[in-house]
Amino acid sequence: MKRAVDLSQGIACVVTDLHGQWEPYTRYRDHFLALHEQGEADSLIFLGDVIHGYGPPEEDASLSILWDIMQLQAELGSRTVILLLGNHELPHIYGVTLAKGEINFTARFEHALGEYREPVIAFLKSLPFAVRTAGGVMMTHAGAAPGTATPEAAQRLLDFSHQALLEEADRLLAQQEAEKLIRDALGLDPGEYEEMARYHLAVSGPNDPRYNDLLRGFVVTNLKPEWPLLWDFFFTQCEAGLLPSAYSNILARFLEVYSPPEMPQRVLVTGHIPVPDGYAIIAGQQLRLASWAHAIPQESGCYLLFDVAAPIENARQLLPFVHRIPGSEW
Ligand SMILES: [Mn+2]
Repeated sequence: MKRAVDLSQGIACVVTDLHGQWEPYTRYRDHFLALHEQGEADSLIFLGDVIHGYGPPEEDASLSILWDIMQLQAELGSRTVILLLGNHELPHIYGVTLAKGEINFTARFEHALGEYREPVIAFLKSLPFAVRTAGGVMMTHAGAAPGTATPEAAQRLLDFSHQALLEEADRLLAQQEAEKLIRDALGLDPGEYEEMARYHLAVSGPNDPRYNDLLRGFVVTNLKPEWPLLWDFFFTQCEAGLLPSAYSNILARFLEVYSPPEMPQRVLVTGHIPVPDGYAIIAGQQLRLASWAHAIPQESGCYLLFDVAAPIENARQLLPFVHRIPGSEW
């Protein structure tokens, strides 16, 4: 499966990290639809993490946003509405848990899924990891990392099959007794496992066909080299903890190894990490955008509206195309 969407022409509207916030989602969506109708924008690109709210459950519109994007894509086409996989969508493909402080992100969304589970998880499995453009602007959710900036890593990730990884985990699971593995590897007795599976993955009990999924998620996170690659690609903290020159080199290699032949990618646009004032230039060649949840303050949230065919040499050249969230008085 090809995990990159290549755009050769058109005006792209880029939005990132909405984290279940319905109101900013509709501001961006409706603005794009108005532009699209007037022929002033061709594609709406979300750079991942549309799900998992940081606030109370009743304000978390994760499923509504994801479902709305799915409907919009079905209506307008998969090159007009693009959602890149983010680190908050990824765990649901594998039954892996993700929490921060008091908030158990994955448990909340798994319980919300209900009858939507099958189409939503299938949609998440289908998502691309990157958008590449004729003008040389590439987009990913998180950014560059040493482990993913090699030709071998790029080849694996651009051709990634979640299904193959899940099947490998199933194959390993079939060789052992689940109950023994739960005791030995997870250190849980059957009752504790059942309680965890109910809580984290919304399984109904031991007869649920998904009962072993939590265990399978644990097996997946031990599969090399695939899981560390996914982890580095979707969870990278980019320049944090590195010398600026080191990240600059990693970023240059990253852009090089993910470039298609004849379409060199020179600038990376990402979200994922909080940004004061809604955007920041990292190492000269990366534009970090925060459209709402990660913008400090949120009303300073930004999107990018740019011609994908116009050659861009460095991140600064994108700044004239960065705009505040529609309706912002910031
Ligand atoms: Mn993220």
